Amino acid sequence: MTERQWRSIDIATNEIREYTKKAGIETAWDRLEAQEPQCGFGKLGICCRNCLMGPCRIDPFGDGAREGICGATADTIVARNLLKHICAGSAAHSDHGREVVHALLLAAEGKSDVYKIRGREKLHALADEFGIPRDGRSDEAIAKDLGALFLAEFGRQEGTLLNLARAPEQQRKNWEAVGASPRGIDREIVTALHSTTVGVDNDPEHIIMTCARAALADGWGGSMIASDVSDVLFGEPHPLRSRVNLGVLKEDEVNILVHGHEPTLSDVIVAAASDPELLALARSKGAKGINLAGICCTANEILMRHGVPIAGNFLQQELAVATGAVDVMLIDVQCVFPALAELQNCFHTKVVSTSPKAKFPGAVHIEFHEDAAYETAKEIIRLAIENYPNRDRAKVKIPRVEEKLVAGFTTEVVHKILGGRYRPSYRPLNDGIQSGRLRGVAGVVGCNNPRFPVDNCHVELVKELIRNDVLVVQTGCSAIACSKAGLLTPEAASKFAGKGLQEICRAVGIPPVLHVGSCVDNSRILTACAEMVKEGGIGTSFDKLPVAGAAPEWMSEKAIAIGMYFVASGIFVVIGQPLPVQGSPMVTEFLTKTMEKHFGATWAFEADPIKAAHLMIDHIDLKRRELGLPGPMYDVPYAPKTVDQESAARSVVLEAVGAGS
Ligand code: NFS
Ligand code: SF4
Repeated sequence: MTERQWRSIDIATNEIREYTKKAGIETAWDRLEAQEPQCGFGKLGICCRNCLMGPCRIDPFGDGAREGICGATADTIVARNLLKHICAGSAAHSDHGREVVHALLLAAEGKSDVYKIRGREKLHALADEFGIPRDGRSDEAIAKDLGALFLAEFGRQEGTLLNLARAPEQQRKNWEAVGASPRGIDREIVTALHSTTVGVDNDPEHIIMTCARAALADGWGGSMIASDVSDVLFGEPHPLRSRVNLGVLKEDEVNILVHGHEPTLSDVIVAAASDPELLALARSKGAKGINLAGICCTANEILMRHGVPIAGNFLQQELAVATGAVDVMLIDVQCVFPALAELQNCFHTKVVSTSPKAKFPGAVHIEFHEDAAYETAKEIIRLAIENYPNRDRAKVKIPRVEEKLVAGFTTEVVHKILGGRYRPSYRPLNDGIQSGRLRGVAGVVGCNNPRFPVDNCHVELVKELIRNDVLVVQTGCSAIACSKAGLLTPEAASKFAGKGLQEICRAVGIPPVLHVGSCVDNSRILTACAEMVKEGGIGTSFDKLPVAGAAPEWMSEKAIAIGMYFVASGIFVVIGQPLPVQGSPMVTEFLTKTMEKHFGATWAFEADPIKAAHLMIDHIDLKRRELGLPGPMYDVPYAPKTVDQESAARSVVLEAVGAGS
């Protein structure tokens, strides 16, 4: 892989990547190179290992096998593979949701040494929403009922998910009409997996409908429950300032990185890191303090609620260890490279796995159980402190790169900041859209992928959107990417946003790009859209709204589930590299065109971030016209600024995904 292909707009990433290259320390980019050329059958989605008559693969050129041994066509195989991905992605988010509900029940029953109900307002709002009596009852009693109600959503056998009531009526009718209303969360995943086994569902269109239902069970079920219950348990986020990038690591303090996803772990680590006993121990080892920072989505969880700085996103996990300054990297589940266990041998870092679900050969395993959470957290921090003196000073290379950011926006926060404390409302947002001052709203989310230079697509796409007066909401690694580029500060409005968006940001004091949390918090984007519909004037269901979504550097099965629940909810989604479906023109056509008929939205594949931004803007403009809204208040020249570096980065992206000329 050439330097041109991996070089990022993030200088901290480049600095450590150069160092690892020179030092012969293997990272994802080197392993990608060893994989190249990657399997074309896999990319096109036309290999099947669903039974052991196979594996079978379809010849994409039509000269060889046109069917698997059982007779499955490329269309069936492609659709089935997509459904398996979606099941895995939905399962990941939903299982995370279930863990948080378990922790809520422990808190409610007084069985935890640390979990408490910190989001009282949210608890009461949810109780009212779901008809749980509050009069004369303790928060714990209410939380117990709420926990039981949410837990039952996973195994629900009759009826559909309760959260669907949050969707606009028209939306629910649309789902009903195509049989996509999800029932129990676990049930949808199990039923969908059943249908992918040999000789069950072979109708590709029908399989895609199952994809939609399984994904909706994630977005409106598992993920939404994860976000809501996390707010009850760990407190509702509020806007706060913090810092981001590898420069947040400290040379003279014990550095602990939390990496993974479940706030049940990371939130407790935050509490334990300020334990006086541990701080004294750290000082006795010569460290000035304990410095906690995060990687990936668990970082977003503790950023949103505590302002803990973020060290990096998905592709920076190895680079963080390679700074030589990490004493413990704590991991739980999802998006964790198994390579970390090997990489720690080059440094003094100890990788500590904690989840009973995820073990990593070579890592220290200290199993985390919610009922003894605080003690386990202390044990892990103690290990980091004991490891601090082992740091090899000669190997410590912390890039002096960090950026400021503002995070902590939620559906409720947007309510309050827009309408003011005494009259919370989405009216000003809808007014902004109706007048054309704001063109629309876009969600930009998802991963990094070594097939793209780290962060480039996220940042270019988001810059182009805000330049065109589109307000951007972000989660996950995409939010981290743009915060590293300085887009998540109120000052970014005057630097990068169009005139209309600037006026809104200045009036309300917000950045042009709002950080709404981790990947499960994409569900907040759904509830925010529901609020916009409820406020009125810009459409009666999501497919009428001038909004769009994107995942420019996606790689994970979870990203497919997220994309699918957005599309199935009526929101147009553009992703960087294509879904692995192009071995079936029929399935590709169904996803990128026919879905419109059933759900009011489609997928689009576009690797060039500027073109992707304009697909979204064109969609937003189309929706504006359909609603009879005026055009944008301020003209923005269509052509993006022709900064050489930007266009160079774009051509590299196209090369990297094999779309360049
Ligand atoms: Ni979501 Fe991608 Fe992972 Fe978070 Fe980052 S890689 S799909 S953004 S950390 S889950
Ligand atoms: Fe081959 Fe059919 Fe078995 Fe898949 S399910 S491996 S296509 S025989």
